[in-house]
Amino acid sequence: MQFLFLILVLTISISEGGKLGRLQSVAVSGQVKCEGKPAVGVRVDLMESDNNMEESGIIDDDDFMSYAVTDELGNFNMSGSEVEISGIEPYVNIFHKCDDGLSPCQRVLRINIPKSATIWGDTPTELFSIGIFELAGKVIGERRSCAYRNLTSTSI
Ligand SMILES: *[C@@H]1O[C@H](CO)[C@@H](O)[C@H](O)[C@H]1NC(C)=O
Ligand SMILES: *[C@@H]1O[C@H](CO)[C@@H](O)[C@H](O)[C@H]1NC(C)=O
Ligand SMILES: [Ca+2]
Ligand SMILES: [Ca+2]
Repeated sequence: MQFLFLILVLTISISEGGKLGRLQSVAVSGQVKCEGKPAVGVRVDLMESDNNMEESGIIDDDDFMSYAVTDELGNFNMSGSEVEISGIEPYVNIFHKCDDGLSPCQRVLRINIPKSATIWGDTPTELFSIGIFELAGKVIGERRSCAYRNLTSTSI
């Protein structure tokens, strides 16, 4: 019994930041467009959802893993990792001003990444593509954010 416990403790080791769990990672790519044209200079954050009851029933803020800024074709790619006991639940937040008029701050489009695209360890073996997204249309329940309002060329 003690031996089993020891194995458990060794397997679920405490990693950087004192977080309990195992390191997992994911790599994502995609392309964003605004009314058919490449959406250039758009900030895309790679996040890890923690808004669930999986870990000791505690709901905390989602973890920021990485970010990218779209190139002249509207393409982005990035990888990120996070320590967690259960599987990580990655998603991207795309902050943009497409079809947003003079409204303050930015629209946020959230796209969930399937768990099947995540891997144990710090080196993703596949680049998961979210495909091509048209940012113009409104998504039901879409949020707004002022976090990066000065950052992107399309945010003016
Ligand atoms: C990923 O993005 C970088 C620029 O940030 C680019 O140079 C590279 O070609 C991209 N790789 C893929 C596989 O899309
Ligand atoms: C954004 O730009 C405005 C106007 O130029 C400035 O007042 C504000 O401090 C900037 N905010 C950030 C977070 O840089
Ligand atoms: Ca987490
Ligand atoms: Ca999580």
